Amino acid sequence: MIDRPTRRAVLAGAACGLASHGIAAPGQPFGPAGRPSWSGDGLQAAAARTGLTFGTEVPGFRFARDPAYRQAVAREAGLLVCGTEMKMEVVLAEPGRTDFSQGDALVRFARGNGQRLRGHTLVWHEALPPWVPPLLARATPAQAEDFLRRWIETVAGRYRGQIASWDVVNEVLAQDGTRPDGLRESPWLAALGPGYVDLAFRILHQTDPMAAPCWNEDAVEQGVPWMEARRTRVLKRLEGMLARGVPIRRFGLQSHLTSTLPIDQGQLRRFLAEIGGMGLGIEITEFDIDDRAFPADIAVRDRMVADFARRYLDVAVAEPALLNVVSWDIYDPDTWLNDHPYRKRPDGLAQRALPLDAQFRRKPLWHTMKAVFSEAPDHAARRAKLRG
Ligand code: 9MR
Repeated sequence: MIDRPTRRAVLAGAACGLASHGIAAPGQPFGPAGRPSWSGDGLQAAAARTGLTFGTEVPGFRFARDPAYRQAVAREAGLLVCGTEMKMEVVLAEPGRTDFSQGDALVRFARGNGQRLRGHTLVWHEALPPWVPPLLARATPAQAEDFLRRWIETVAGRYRGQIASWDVVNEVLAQDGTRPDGLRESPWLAALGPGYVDLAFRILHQTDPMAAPCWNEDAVEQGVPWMEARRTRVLKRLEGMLARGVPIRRFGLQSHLTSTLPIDQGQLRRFLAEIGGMGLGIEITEFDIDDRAFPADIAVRDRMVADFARRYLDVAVAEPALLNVVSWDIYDPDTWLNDHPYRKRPDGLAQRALPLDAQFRRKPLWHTMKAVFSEAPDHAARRAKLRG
């Protein structure tokens, strides 16, 4: 019979694995910063006019195998973010080993192309390798804190100086707010208590003081009462974090917009203004449009997607604290919406959620985003200050 490892041994082993890969010196393995790769007629060039940055999520499998895809993200984007390659599920897939190969590849590419990077994501209730939830469940609070610290030091330490903003926590709010503090049940909450959110921000700030620490949240964008209630909870928690001296600098609205719900421009404008008024930067971090409610016809659907996006983006770009607009991939065939049980279109057609089509052609959504960026009020000075 094989002895079960003790809790202490498992934690020590995991921690050793983390520690043995150490903290890379800033800039070391990633090469010199290159000249900007984006074209003068692309989305980033239009966004940059008012101090905004346009970026995209990049899935590692597509990036690795498709040169046309790499050209498209080099041409259109001034910022890149890994879809999964900096998450614990990839970096710590097995205990005692770290895998940075895919994250490193994207960092090298972005650096060579003069693009910024976001880091996504340090603390999430999903994307944990299967060995971690049981480990957290067995850990004492002190052991769980040690594990969290070593994890953040390992991944954020490796990319120290390379990442403009890190999603320190992701989707921490419960859908309905049953707990008074509004937090969702998660392995982190169970192991560390509600202080885990503040703690993660402090650790990231100590590890990479150059990266802006960001709270990334979903379902806070649209005009329905339950999302308005979540917006209220976000504002309350942000005020509390600032009062406690937590080193948060940005709030991220994922912006997975759905055509099944309305957009209330007034509510959105007020929400963004409140966050900006606290001195925080704002990012749109995972923009796409779930087109389920729109008809099958492609020309009609593309138009409706573009018009829907415009109602949202017009308000967002008018807010001086908005810094980045990042789409969750740029190229329709790879959208996560086609894989999600509740997001799939009932007619079985593929979603047309993103700016480029399967041939990398610019769609009506692309043209609308370009127009929104081109017509946006110029908040370049305020944005430069917030980037710090
Ligand atoms: O798009 C991502 C998908 O490829 C991953 O398998 C999944 C789990 O790591 O995460 C997806 O991205 C999610 C993001 O990290 C957080 N917000 C929701 C995104 C879509 O599910």
